[in-house]
Amino acid sequence: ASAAPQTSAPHPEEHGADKHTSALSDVIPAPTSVEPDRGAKFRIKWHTGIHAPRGNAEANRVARYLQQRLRPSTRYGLLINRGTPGRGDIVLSLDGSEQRLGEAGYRMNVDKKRLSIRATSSEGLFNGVQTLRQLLPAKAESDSPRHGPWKVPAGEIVDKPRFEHRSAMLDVARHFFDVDQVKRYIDQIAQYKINYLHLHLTDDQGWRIQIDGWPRLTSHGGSTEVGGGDGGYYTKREYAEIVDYAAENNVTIVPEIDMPGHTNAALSSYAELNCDGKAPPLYTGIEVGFSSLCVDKEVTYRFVDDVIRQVAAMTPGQYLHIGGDEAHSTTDEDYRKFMSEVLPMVEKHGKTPLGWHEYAQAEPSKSAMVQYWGTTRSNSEVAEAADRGNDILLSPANKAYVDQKYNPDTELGLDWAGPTTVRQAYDWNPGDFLESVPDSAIAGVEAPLFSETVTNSDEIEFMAFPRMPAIAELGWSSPEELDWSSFRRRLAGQAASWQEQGIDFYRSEQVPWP
Ligand code: TNX
Repeated sequence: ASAAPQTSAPHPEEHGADKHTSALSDVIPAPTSVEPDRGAKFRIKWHTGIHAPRGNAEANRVARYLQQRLRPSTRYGLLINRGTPGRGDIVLSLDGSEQRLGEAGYRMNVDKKRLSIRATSSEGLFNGVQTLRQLLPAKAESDSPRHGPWKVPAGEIVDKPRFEHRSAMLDVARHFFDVDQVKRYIDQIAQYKINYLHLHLTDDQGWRIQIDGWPRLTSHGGSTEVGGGDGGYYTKREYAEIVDYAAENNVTIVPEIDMPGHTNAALSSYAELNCDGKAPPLYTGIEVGFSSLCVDKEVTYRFVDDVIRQVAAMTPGQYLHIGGDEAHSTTDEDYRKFMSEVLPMVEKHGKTPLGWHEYAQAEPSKSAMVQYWGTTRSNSEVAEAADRGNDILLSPANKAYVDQKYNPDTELGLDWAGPTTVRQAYDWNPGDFLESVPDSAIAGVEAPLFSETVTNSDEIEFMAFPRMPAIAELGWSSPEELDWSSFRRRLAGQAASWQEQGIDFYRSEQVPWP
């Protein structure tokens, strides 16, 4: 519940040294260019308005988003105006002549009189607003009233992403996370300009999305999780709520239905999906590779087509992830046969296939995206896929998997690809990581969070902070800006904001926390 906005009179403010205000360059991901100015800072005051372009619904949504973000802590009204921008306003504007910023870039100019964010689209405005949030004192992130001053350092930032695809993944199958927990993670990734959330919706331990005509997938297949807890699933309505919330945060949901392996929950729900016609029991352990859909049965494809059709219909985004990893109980021949049936289904239902890199052996059409999760810097099947024209999404497990322990003593986390320190997560360049895969074939990066050991939001945050922001920077910032000593300092600068937001982060000794 936010306090009533104050629009009519100033209230007392803290005075004295504002040593907690940040420098213009204290931003994650590092912006493309930052030019601080010696001039006086901009200051949000009780009369500050947010100016948004008339007649553009999406830009006005970004203005409202900024207003909602800052009202609880500042208690200012931050009224939206569409006439002539006033002195002291925050001005959001769309400027078609700023083509070199692309869709996602923005230009921010800050001086005493005005803070302006210009972009070619509302996406760029949204990204500029995330930068603004980081430049304000951390207490601006509080959900209860705080005292200013609310200053932003003067100067200019021109910023645009290196890669279009900047993703996080949350495994809601091993442990189920409800709608509010997913929304909370969306809030967290959006601050770092991550624009995709890949939801790992199905696995051996649970089926988490309602599919009409196959009710046991959720009533039975969704009824447990790793360790034997209650599990859960999203109704179509709840899933739509996640998709909509993500969209408000410039995040596109990429649903994953993992096939043909990682399917015990489905096989346990419907006996006819098994080659021997017998339903196995539900599974609550953490082994992988023991389940497979029955490649030779006709019902398998009726099932898969139903699922893909319905999931595609729930997905405004372009991509539908079909898993394809660790199918150790499917022969190579069956695997290729399965994929050759299923890949066209994804396209038939209007989506672009995305899959873990094993599916490259099935030679998906060149529009498909291939997600690399290996730990080595060379993989011939991925290199060949890139050669054929497939875009490659990078989430090398020893760098980008935020489910790995930070060090051997970390209680949470797996360690098959780790342990992975913050520095290890940060110290690589996606453009030259994979041998024989050129920078131009890289769509972007992802930070996957598999949830065998992770059971609630605190634990999600402990694993993701600060490694998720590290991967976010690799996805956004240009290679010249990637610098560990700068990054660790900027990470330290985020701690106060995380505390305001109640984010439970890992206090890595590699970072000079305040
Ligand atoms: C490998 S990565 C898996 C998942 C596990 C994960 C744990 C991938 C495509 N498959 O099934 O949850 O390791 O780190």
